[in-house]
Amino acid sequence: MSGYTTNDIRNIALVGHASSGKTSLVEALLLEGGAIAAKGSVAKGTTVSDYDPLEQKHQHSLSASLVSLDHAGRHINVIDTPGYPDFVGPALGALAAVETAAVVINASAGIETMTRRLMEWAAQRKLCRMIVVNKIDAADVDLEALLAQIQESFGSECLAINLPAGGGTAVSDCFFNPAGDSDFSSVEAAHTAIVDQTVEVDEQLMEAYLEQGEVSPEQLHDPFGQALREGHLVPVCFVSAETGVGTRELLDVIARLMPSPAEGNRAPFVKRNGDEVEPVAVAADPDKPALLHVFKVAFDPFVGKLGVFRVHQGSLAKDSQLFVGDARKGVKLGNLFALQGKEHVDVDGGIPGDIRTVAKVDEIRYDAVLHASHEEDDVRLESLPMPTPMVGLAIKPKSRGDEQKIAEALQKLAEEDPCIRVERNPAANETVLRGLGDLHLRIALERMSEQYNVEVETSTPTIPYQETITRKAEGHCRHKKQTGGAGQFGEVFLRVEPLPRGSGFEFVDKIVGGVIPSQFIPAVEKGVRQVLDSGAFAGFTVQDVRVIVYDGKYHPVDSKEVAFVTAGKKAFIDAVSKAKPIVLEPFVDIEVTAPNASMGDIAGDLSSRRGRVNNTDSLPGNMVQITGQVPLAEMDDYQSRLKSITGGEGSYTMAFKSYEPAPGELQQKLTAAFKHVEED
Ligand SMILES: Nc1nc2c(ncn2[C@@H]2O[C@H](COP(=O)(O)OP(=O)(O)OP(=O)(O)O)[C@@H](O)[C@H]2O)c(=O)[nH]1
Ligand SMILES: [Mg+2]
Repeated sequence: MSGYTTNDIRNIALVGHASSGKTSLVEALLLEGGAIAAKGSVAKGTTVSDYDPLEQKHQHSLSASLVSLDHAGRHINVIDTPGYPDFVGPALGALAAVETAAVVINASAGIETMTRRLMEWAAQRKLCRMIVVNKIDAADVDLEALLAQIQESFGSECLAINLPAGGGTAVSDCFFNPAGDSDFSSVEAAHTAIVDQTVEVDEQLMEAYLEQGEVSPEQLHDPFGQALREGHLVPVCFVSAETGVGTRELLDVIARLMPSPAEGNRAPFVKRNGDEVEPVAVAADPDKPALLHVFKVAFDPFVGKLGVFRVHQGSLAKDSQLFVGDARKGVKLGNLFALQGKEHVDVDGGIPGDIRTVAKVDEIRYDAVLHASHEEDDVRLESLPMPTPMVGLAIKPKSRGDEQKIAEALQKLAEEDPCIRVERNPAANETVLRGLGDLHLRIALERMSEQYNVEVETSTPTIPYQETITRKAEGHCRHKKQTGGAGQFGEVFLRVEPLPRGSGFEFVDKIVGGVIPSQFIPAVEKGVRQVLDSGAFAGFTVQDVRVIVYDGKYHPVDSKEVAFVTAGKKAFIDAVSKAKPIVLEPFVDIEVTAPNASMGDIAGDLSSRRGRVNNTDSLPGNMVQITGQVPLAEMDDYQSRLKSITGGEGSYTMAFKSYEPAPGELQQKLTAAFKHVEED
């Protein structure tokens, strides 16, 4: 559809638990909208949105994928997202690009873990939400009970906007033209429930309704939109992606009732003003300066780096010059296109609400804001808190000389998925790939091998313990060396102070009267920083310390940089040793999904790993979800242990929680082995 305006656009993310049928539903919607002539299937690897060879191999979506279709005069952009918890990063990223989250529920499985999480995340993002109950054709479904369960779990504002009829072979509209039969409840009752809920947001309309007993669909339009935006109404639709039942009705609801980019809640752009973070007003106005947000980065084997972004404000033309974040130099957005799965469709520009892609702009990063003027330099989109990946593998090349290729492949993986991280652990000389779960890492390794053609060896990474101090102390070093000719001389007095957890490192220069000349201060800092990386007493990075250099001495001939580096380093080690140093160990939040029967064993096993269980939640299908905290150091063999406890039916993810002091015995073990490397 060309010549559409912002008011005609609908942006929808399909989110929900794995295998609820999102990718299949995209096919059904594309067929209904006339964008494809025949439906592809996940099993055959022929869908538009799962085009990545690894998605086809695993029959699960692994990244967010975009399609558009036209229906009832609307241009609808649909983002298909992965449902596996390991791939939640791309799903959360997609929420930043839409007004509406359609949470898809598998009618056979009922409400699942990711259903709950995504309902919650979409609400946090202040998106309009709708629930799509899919697979209504399946043999074993009780849709009436499921609707009741949805209302019980997510509130009475979840109301059926259509109802299954003819034993799941049709759906009856309960909103626009409420007439017809239904398999349970009644079309009239469902209609009344929606009208009742809608008029609650508009007092005048409520009065008119109470007096006259009815209101017209036109009168309902605005309050309906308001109820959606306020989360006061969550429409529930019934579909079968398999048979196509309910797909036209679903498109009708999206086209006629869900908000356009001009009507939906605004994406929460913010800007720093001194110490405050202030909201930035963004309007879906084509005449204002352009403001775009990158919600996906991908590396196309043929085209190279792709940046996929949503236009939030202003217009875009081919070759527009924009700034990325706070960069001073602009970038040119050369060829712009719209994505239809893997197809690139050339377009001339974009208007507010459009989702566009640009190739080969290296400066573009996930979550970057692109803008037209330097006034918007530090504008960013308030992000949903992403889980921090903690399941790790140390990576080494299989063949020598592959280091560079591997580093590039790892960087691409990390750029594509906000929940993949690559860390250098200098103390252990390791490169560590981190993800949210074993599946996440396994697929990352498959991608390295199959897409980037590099083979790696993996091993269990060293635990990233940290060192810190618990009280103030002073340190001193007088470094003096006389070797034949010119000597070395530098003397440093410094103080260390503990900082709050997570604040890192501060270096303060309090030298007065030039007792250490200012050109040597960076050398002192350099010495201190060497210890920060390699450890002061146990061989781990030192964190949350302020270092104040306050006195010293120099020698006009013998003082040189190297002398002050050594003096800074030794004075710092001296100070740390007197500051009651401790080792901190990382704790992770863990979430285990397993059969009910294994619950006791799992909890027992976690506590034997010095862990604690916070919560257990029962899930459909006799499954249970256990959440808690454990020290990362105890989790090495967890995958295989869980497999044996649950007979292969358990799965888990973990994300960083906090650093906590390691218990005494572990402290001793970790510090006993450590020796400083003397290099002078
Ligand atoms: N009976 C029936 N099966 C369906 C329906 N929709 C999808 N399926 C099947 O359910 C399985 C999972 O479908 P997908 O479309 O891959 O599910 P998904 O939500 O995209 O899964 P992830 O990408 O892992 O999040 C496939 O085998 C589909 O054929 C439906 O309406 N009815
Ligand atoms: Mg999928």
